[in-house]
Amino acid sequence: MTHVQEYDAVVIGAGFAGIYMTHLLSEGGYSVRTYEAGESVGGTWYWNRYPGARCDTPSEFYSYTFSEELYKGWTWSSFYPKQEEIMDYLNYAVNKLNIRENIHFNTAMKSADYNEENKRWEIHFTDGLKVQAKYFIPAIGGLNAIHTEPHRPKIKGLENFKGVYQHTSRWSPEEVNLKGKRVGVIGTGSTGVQTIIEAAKEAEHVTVFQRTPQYVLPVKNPKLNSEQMKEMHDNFHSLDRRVLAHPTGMPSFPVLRNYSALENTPKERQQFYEQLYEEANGFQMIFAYNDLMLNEESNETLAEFLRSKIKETVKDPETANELLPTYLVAAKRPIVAKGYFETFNQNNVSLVNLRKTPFVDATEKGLRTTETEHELDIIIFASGFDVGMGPIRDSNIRGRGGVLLHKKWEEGANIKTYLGACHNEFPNFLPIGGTHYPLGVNVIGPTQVMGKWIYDLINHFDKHGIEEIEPTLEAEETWTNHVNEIGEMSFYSTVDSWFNGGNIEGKPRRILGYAGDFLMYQEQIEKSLDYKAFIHSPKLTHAIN
Ligand code: NA7
Repeated sequence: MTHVQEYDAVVIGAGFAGIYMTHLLSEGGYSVRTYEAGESVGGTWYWNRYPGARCDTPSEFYSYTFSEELYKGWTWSSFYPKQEEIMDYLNYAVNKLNIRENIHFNTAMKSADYNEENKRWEIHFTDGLKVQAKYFIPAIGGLNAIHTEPHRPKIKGLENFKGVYQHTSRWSPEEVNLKGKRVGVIGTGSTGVQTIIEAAKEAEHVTVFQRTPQYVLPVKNPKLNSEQMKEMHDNFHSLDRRVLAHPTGMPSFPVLRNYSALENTPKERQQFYEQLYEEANGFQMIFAYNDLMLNEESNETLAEFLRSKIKETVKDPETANELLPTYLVAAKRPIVAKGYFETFNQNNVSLVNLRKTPFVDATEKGLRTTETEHELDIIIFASGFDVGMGPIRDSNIRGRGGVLLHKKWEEGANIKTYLGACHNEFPNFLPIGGTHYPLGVNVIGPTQVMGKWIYDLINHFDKHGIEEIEPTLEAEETWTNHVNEIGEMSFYSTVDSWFNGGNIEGKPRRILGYAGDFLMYQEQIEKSLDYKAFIHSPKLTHAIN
């Protein structure tokens, strides 16, 4: 009989969340093994190696803040880090935390089953490996195209295309060189916009296939000098407090005018928006006034300003017109980039409005729309993700009585979680960083809050000899209803996007993340600390420490 290796905990994925969980558990004395499908740590930043990939959260806050030594031992080169630099950072973190040995690379999860008799998870991998663990902690993220197929528009006859096509989340820089090529980019989200800017620099021609126009917030990306870096390090003592006290976990973007945009005259607003546009400080524009994300009329003042900038920047009025968004600013994930609209003034960039001229099919030479055939050497799918459901569907996670998580979600016509971190009928299954995590918040904040929450939960139940951590059905329903109600009230429900499943044809529309801000989220977490939401919690008699 082959021996099946058993651990206290198995973590899936070695991105920010997986690394943090591995660190907490191994430091806490648990045996923990982490399985990563890639050949390196990095998670999202390992897979998304497309040209121009860069983070739009300032590096000061796109760092772990749980360890002073870790924080102060790293120097970022610029305000917004590039993909390669984040990979270097995460490699540094893994070495510094001494957990590299816990991570098993090139190993993708295939399925996981809960065995009710021995109360262990059995996790299967695509290479045939099988392990057992008491706690099963997927840290695979919501925007994941590794445990599922990347989302691509269904284009008839794609197999006939003689050129190269790749999805940005499976990009392999070694195989694709855009220089001098005719490149088609499908999608104009954060990824598409970054890719288009880079492609426009070296491709012979870039054809942008746009379904929905986007607002793009301007940004400069200054290098960080040693003085600035020292200041960041010196401010470490207040860092956590500042991050936790900010609605998006990014304290460098304060609300600048703590009143409604409508309280200023149009002239005052215009001057203020002009000044902020010139300063080009990324997300800062959506914190110009305190009600831009709350009041449609206020939001429309910023929307109109940003539309006017597109018209001012793009010389060809017809192209400018096609690039104008009509929905509320930041109702879709806001995009931050430098020089996007300017690319449309280059002779080698053209725009196709897929709403007017949709795809007909792919041919040997390129992509055919109802208007014409676009000849291409490379097709780049920057078409996003089947967020939430995609990675779960293909992970085949079976709880009590063999119930499949995604089937349960499909049959119930709803995705249900308790705090995004546990599920009724799935004991000791503690995913981090996926469905029902906060939207519009710097992901590092909730990752650390929930990582610690999961660790404390395990530790606490362990100390009290309670073998199964499982939320009640009622707790799951209450949390899910809360997520849905807030989602419905928020701007995120007003336009199709991955926030609500509307980015994918036929996908049921339901909010996939927590639309309250980071402060509201923390309040909910705080409330959960009596652990009353768990089936076995009545046995707890000790005070929570
Ligand atoms: P996004 O933001 O979901 O963007 C995907 C883009 O692809 C977006 O422009 C979509 O248009 C477009 N898309 C998706 N499906 C189709 C079809 N069927 N036809 C044409 N165009 C399509 O994903 P990203 O990778 O850019 O960004 C993901 C996150 O990474 C981002 O939120 C940041 O957190 C970083 P649509 O707007 O849906 O009409």
